[in-house]
Amino acid sequence: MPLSCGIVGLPNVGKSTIFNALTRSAQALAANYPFATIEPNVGEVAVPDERLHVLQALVNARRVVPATVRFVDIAGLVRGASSGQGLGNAFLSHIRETDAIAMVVRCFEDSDVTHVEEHPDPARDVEIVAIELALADLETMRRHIPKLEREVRADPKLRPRLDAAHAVAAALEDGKPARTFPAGSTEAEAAAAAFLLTAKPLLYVANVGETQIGEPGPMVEAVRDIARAENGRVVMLSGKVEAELAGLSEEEARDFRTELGLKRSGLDELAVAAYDVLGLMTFLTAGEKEVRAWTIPRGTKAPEAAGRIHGDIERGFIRAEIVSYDDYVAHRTMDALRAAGLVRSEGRDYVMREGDVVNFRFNV
Ligand SMILES: Nc1nc2c(ncn2[C@@H]2O[C@H](COP(=O)(O)OP(=O)(O)OP(=O)(O)O)[C@@H](O)[C@H]2O)c(=O)[nH]1
Ligand SMILES: [Mg+2]
Repeated sequence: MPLSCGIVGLPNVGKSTIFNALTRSAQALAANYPFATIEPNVGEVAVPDERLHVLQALVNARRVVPATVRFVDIAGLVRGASSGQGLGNAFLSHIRETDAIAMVVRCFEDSDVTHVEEHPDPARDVEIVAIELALADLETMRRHIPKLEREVRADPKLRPRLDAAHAVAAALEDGKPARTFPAGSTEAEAAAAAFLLTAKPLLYVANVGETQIGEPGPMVEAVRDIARAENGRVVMLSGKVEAELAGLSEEEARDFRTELGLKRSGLDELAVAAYDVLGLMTFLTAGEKEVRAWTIPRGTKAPEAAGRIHGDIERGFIRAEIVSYDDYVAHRTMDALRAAGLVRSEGRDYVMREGDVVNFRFNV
């Protein structure tokens, strides 16, 4: 299953508009009233990757199969969502299942589109959402801790887990998201074990007006400031423009983007950023049948990477023949690559690198 990214934010900030554009589908209902999205909407999005087409031309492959990220569009949340306001709880259970969160922040002015707090104010709007997520997590920890206490009574060796859970709860009470604990710490592990929302990687999407694409303005700056303080990422796009672009042919879209002064598709940028905050990387396979991108977490070793393709390849793993993408493009054929000594033979302990073009050798 591909990794997934939940789209969250206040009502009417453009989540469904962006989701619709992303999935080029009319599944999600974009409408000018709060809670247009009642059921979660799930869409799978290709991660654009130029390398696939370059390799396709080199090996004459019949098709290209890109990596994908799954997006889940969720109903907007309001103040008090964590205690059941609006569609609170329903919304929260849907993002519990996702691997990362994209928070859409409204940075467009439009008096025709109602804002639940009267006017967009990115700093305040982000805070409302962040607080609701933290409160929901605090509630989760309050239910989780008594369970841990029982476990510690049965097995005192589990004490550190309980201590970590208390530390996480204390941080949440201070309004600190669980992701502020360093990766690998007992606190981070406790947060992940409880499926905390604020433990998930977060990415901000500044949804700007059609006219603001060239000059983002103070609202986008405010989102950037927040992200900077957290070492986070911001993708700036206009949901409305992206939705229009999504309905055009590739050629028309290119012309329209040039007209708008958009260098690349905001949606492509979002898919790439989501892939990135999820801590993922890509390795490639290139054959006549297909050129394909495979998704693995950074740090994955060769046999496990092979397992993404097929369990049998992982079980029968002998070695991986690897060429870096850049070498492939420079030398163009496997024969030339072999002659130049650029085909590496790697074993079980090899840690995969971004852009490795791989051929796995395995026993059946
Ligand atoms: N002017 C302008 N309007 C936008 C933009 N993006 C979205 N809208 C409008 O804002 C309204 C709400 O958009 P949705 O995408 O349904 O918002 P949502 O965040 O999914 O809302 P809920 O599902 O109710 O939480 C619609 O009327 C959109 O057309 C934008 O970039 N500019
Ligand atoms: Mg919606």
